[in-house]
Amino acid sequence: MTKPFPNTPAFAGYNGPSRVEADIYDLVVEGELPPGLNGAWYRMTPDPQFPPRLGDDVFISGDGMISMFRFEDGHVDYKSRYVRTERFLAERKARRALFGAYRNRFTDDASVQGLDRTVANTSPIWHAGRLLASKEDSLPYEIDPETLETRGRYDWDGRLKTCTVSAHPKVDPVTGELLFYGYEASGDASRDMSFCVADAQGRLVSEAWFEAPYPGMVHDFAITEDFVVFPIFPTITDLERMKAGGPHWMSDISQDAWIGVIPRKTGVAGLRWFKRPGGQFFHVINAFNEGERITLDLCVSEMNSFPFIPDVSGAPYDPAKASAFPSRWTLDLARNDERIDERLVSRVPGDVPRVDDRRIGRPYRQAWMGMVDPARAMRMSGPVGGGFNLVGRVDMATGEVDAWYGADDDAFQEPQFAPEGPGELDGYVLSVIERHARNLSDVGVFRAGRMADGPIALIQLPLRLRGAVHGCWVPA
Ligand code: V55
Ligand code: FE
Repeated sequence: MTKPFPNTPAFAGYNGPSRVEADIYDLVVEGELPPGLNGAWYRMTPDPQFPPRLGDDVFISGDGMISMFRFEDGHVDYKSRYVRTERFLAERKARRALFGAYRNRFTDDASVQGLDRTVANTSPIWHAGRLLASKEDSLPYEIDPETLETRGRYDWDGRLKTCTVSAHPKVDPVTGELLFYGYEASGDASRDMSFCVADAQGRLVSEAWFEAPYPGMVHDFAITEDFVVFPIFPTITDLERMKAGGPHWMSDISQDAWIGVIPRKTGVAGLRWFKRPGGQFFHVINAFNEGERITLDLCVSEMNSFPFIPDVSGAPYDPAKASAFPSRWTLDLARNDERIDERLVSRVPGDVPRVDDRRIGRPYRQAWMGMVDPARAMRMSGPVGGGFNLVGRVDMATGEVDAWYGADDDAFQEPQFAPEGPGELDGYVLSVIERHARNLSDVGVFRAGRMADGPIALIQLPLRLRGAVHGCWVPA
């Protein structure tokens, strides 16, 4: 039998493992679902199959659970399945956890050495009719988009050389190409980075490697019409520390953050670096270029937002310094320097940003994200500790915020924009609303341009949906 999970932040309260693979037909909806909202919303959630091998673990080590809300003519069905990774299957067979600490293979049971450690729990990727479940530490797994069954590890017809693929590839909305990359591309703690392109049909057309200034976490990147942009912040790994059983990551904000820019035409031969002191980051909001001038929008914090990534100085986790703020950075390739011009867009902390997918890499204005009002009640969930107590929109041109608070017992997961019409505000935003008092979840359906009005429809789940990391919308 499976023993109780530990009573620690990654496993207690709303973070309690669910382990439920569900099929729910025609969910209960309060209000009216927009009849034009037709498509599938895929989401990935860490959801540990077994209690941790080492007594405790971090939230983002949980086995990948992929879920789907399928919207059709005013109805919505729900389905969720574990991703059958090599790791999941080995542990299922043993009926217990065999893998140890997050991204530290030196803490694993000897029986699983050489097996793929990934839990594929971070992002669903939709490209060329294929659905992939990815985490940045390995290759993704291909998933059947209807049944959510796992088809196996996906390596682009065996042609990919990089050992890792990030969970934040980008589909160019004009060319249909998938632009993606891996860091620690030749193995743990390597500085190697891969930059790969698959054409609109999903065929790998290029893979080129370059070196990062240090082996840092490169959780997300940006594309523009003419460039790709790699933000490398000082969350740094070290092989000797890992061998000693220590954490994969430590944050060292005394080091510079480096922004690598590669022209899409010339590839890695044209790599150029920009620099600024310290700071931390997880997510790009969007980016675009006007000639040689790149606008890079991203959520930037002072300290690492994850409490489990310690600061090398010993500085304790400080929620204020760990809060990320939507920021607009300008990189000018016409200038012959490494300078970045920085502007704070909004003073409301926010992360897990989403934009209209049709505007990725192109001029845009609107972003939706989870936000925090530090003066109001905060519910504990997800990897960061404090959940988002607002879900809202930021106008990146003016900094205007249009956000909804809900109630003191609510928290929000990553919003998803679903377009209906050509305009940037024409459409809906979906967000899981965690009802902490009832230990259940709803999905709020908002008008994209009227977030502060609250949801126009509430999809009710008879389940608690553990904090998802990322999602994607696939129109019908
Ligand atoms: C993140 C999430 C991860 C991970 C590394 O959101 C970074 C950031 C869910 O897993 O492995
Ligand atoms: Fe992410």
